[in-house]
Amino acid sequence: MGILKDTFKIDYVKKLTNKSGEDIEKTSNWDQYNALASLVREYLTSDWVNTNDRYNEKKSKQVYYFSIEFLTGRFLLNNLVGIGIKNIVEKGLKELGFDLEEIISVEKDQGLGNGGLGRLAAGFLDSMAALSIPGHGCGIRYNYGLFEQKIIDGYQVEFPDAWLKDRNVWEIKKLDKAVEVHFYGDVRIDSNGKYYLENTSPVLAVPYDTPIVGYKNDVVNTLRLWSAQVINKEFDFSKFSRGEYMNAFKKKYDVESISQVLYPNDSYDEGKILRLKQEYFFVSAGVQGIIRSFKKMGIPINKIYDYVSIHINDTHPAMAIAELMRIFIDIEDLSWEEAWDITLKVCSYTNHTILSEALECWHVGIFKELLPRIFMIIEEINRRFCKDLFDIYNKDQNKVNDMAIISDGIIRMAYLAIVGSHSVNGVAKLHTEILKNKELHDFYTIFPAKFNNKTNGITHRRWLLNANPDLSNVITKYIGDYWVKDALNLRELIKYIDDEKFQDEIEIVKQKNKDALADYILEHNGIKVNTKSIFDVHAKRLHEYKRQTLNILHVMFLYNKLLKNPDLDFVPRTFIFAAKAAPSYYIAKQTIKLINTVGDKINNDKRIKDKIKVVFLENYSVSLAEILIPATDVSEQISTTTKEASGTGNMKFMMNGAVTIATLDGANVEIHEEVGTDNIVLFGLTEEEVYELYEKHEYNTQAIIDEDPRLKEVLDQLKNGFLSEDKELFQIIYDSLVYNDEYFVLKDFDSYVKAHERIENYYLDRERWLKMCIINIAHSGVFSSDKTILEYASGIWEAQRVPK
Ligand code: 9GP
Repeated sequence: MGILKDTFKIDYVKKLTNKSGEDIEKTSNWDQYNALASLVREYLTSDWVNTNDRYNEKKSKQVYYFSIEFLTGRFLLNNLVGIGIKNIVEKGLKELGFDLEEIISVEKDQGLGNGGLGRLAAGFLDSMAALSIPGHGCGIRYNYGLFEQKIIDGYQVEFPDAWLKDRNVWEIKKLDKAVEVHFYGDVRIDSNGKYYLENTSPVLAVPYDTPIVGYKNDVVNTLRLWSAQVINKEFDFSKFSRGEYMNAFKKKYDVESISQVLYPNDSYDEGKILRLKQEYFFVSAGVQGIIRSFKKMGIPINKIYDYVSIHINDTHPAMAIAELMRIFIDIEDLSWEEAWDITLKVCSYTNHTILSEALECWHVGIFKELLPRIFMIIEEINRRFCKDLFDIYNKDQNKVNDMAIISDGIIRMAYLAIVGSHSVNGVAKLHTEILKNKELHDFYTIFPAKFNNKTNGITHRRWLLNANPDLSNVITKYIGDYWVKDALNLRELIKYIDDEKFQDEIEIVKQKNKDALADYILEHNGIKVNTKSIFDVHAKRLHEYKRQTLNILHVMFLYNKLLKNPDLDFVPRTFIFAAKAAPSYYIAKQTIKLINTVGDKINNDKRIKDKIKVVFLENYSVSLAEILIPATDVSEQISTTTKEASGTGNMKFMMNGAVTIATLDGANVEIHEEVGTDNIVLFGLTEEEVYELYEKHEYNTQAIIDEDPRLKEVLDQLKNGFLSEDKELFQIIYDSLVYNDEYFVLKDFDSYVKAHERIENYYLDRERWLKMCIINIAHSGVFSSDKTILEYASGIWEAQRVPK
């Protein structure tokens, strides 16, 4: 949209005064943010309405991306850039005496996700809007997002993330579009074989819509998040009158608890009934809403697959398959066969992990009681599937049991998602191959055509254009701004790889970002870091497979080396960690304590003359990542090979010119293919070696320790009082490494040390380093989520672009 600066200023002053009830000079930062965000939302509303009208008029196929997490972060900057008024607004605000950057920083992150899964979903929404693809999100409007992490005495302590406290300016409550979701109850069949679900406990699902703004294309799609409310009677007045206050409100609290809190776990929370309620709640509400708006078009329901795609992001929304079947059969009176045919065509599923603890299973008992009709439908899907298996596998009952959706009293949601979808995709080439050849091999054998790969991506608009404006300006200065529309154009930068001026400018930008991060660290951690040191960053969820432990053991080794020889010629390093651990994941939380304990010791040891600093940044979030990533020299992507399905942090760092130290895991494999061996620092076991170790059961940690005195020393230091008077403090980490090194930390230690030595040498050769940075930026365009989304649209959803 176009707007004149003076018009904006008039609009803004009016809005600010109206909203705050104050003279603009007396307004708070929050008032200023509230007014600006409200105004931007108003500005974009006509595009939002027009986009929906256009989709309706053209009867365009709509994609609904169902996800239990959407980790969107802040909206304001993205929206200003998306509608093309950032510069005008910035100047206008300046003339009024306000600073846009300051106002932007007031917005609370919408942190409705744990990590990669939720962030991917948010990035996909951004790309669908930017590409004019009619694609919308469907999820839960949690009152509390991912917990706020504070580090107290080195330990992680969790606090509620009350992100809605100051109200959410972006969303619109759509009460007229509320639907009822039914839990519990009895299933009755009438004489015609029609099913009725009766005596249920209904819950009202109320949608809140948030605009998802495209990039200068007048497209605004929708993220619809559902909130749970009681139907009719808010509380029991008679109980209240009798003084039974808690009882009077019990029902209200029970119902509202469904959308109260995001589960703070990046894998599955076993058996939690509230989680199952959350899943059915948003799935049922979303599917009902879709069917309702589809029916308004007056097209027969059995043609819905030409107009609607439902994407199942990980297994959490897998019940969409059964919910569609319920509606088609019980309400629309279709036959089972017809309903199944349509459901398959509508649904597609992405698998995001091979970690067994993350593959959802539900006990039949719990499930059947909470969702009796849905259970019956899954049972029937399973019966029919098992019958087919029985024929395919010549009556081999063991094989049938292995692959059954319901077996031994357990419902396996991944199997339901595979059987009930026309497409099953992995999120990086290696991951998809592992699914096909190992983890889901039996399913691949039966349904080879369903399986495909869609390597993840990131939105270059948020992660480069907006998070790193100085780098963006340098890039645009050299190659023009075509890269913003199509990130593959970043390749053009290769032409300037030997251009010293360009190299200088890249270096200057990185230094500026490092200086800004150093200020942040000083303010938040009280640690003064050397801004000329290598900024080595390990930022992601804390999990044993992501191997923050390997990193910190290496830091301890470097420290020991310096203690033995303080005058060693050593490239100074700042090791920065940022990670949240699931509150119930004890060893992960002890790892945070370990990192902080090592940090305290090293940071205060004068003998090593500030050559190493260790920083743990608390409360890792999207907005912190936006500060951290542009300032990074070395990106730590060191998961145990085969365990990280893709990773997307790896892509964000490379796009901002960091050099990756990596195992050949997840999308690191494809980053390696893109940049070549000279521009990534690889180490560690290969896929084949990992599987061989698992299969042979011959992994001998003691032999590795005996042969490596460096490793022996750091392991001993975990429990000999070197780090803490409490020698038991890190016993669990010691034991997990020495007696149960499931993630091959010890096995990969030596090659990790050597990889870091290579990094040091490359960094010392300034020109070589800068060329590596440039190559990484230039080749990062293939990891734009725009490319990924175009592949989903053509290869899975058959959705077209619908530009204005
Ligand atoms: O662990 C994967 C991560 O590798 C991937 O990048 C992300 C998005 O595809 O999904 C993560 N998986 C989960 O969070 C749970 O399945």
